[in-house]
Amino acid sequence: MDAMDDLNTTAEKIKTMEIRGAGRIAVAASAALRDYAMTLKSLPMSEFNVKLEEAAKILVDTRPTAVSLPNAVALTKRHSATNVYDAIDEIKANAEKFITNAEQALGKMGKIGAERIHDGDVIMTHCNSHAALSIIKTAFDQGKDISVIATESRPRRQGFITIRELNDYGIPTTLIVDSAVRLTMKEVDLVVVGADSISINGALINKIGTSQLAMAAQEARRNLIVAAETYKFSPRTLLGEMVEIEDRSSDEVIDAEILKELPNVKVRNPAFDVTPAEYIDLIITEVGAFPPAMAFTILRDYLGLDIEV
Ligand code: RUB
Repeated sequence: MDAMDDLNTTAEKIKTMEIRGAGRIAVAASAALRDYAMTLKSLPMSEFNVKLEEAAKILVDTRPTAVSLPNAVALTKRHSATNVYDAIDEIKANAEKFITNAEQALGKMGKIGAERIHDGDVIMTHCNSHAALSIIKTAFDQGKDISVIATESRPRRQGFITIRELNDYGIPTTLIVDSAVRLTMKEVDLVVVGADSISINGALINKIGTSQLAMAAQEARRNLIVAAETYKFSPRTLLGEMVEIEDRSSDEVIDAEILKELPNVKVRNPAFDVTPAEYIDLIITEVGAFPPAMAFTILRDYLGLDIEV
């Protein structure tokens, strides 16, 4: 296997969701790009930069919605070196910084977000978010008597990963199908979800169905908080761009053989949806808890990406 094979293997794992969740794919992409760059030592500088850009594109093109992916790649690949050895050193340092920050962010969000969870609370969560689970686990570690209602999260059923993780942690958990969200909301004190992207207007882009939780929470006068590292804010939305919603294969929803028998039926499988800012109480980041209206400040002050218009 050559170096490009390794990078392609990571890209394929992200595409097929063997590696999934906005945080995990960002960390995997950063590490893959670093490892690939380290194999390009013998190239002249111009060729090095071309190869690096090609590799970055392969990683970024795997999944379109989680901005953590292009942000991680951009933060990893940027360098100001004039020779390849220095460039590789910078890229290695960038990757190490990104990966360490991402790991530490989970703990920091856990601490900040757990302040919003009280003894006796029932928390609803959706899909499988390491950031959201960090908040829930931290509250539990603090000795708070809490329980969780976890949605199944069709079609890929990431809720099964969540209930296993919560079970193994000892947190009492109830699994519901996605369509039971509104009925169940009256038993809930707080909704905690993760993020694939946060746009400049404070809207949340997360697993399909998140906006249903948000609407049901608002109707029942329950708060929804979002756990999102600063690298999940989308710089390009500052330029008016929309976050692309990934459409995945119909095979995830219905057996291809059955679908063949139904010529008048088509299947849509959008993987994410958009929850407007007005449904969100707070966004918990590793640098603090912000109202969604402060998305611009977070992008400007903490993400620090150069944005080309
Ligand atoms: C996962 C999903 C998660 C966010 C945040 O979608 O929507 O809520 O990515 O996760 P998919 P984390 O399963 O399609 O990748 O907090 O772990 O980054």
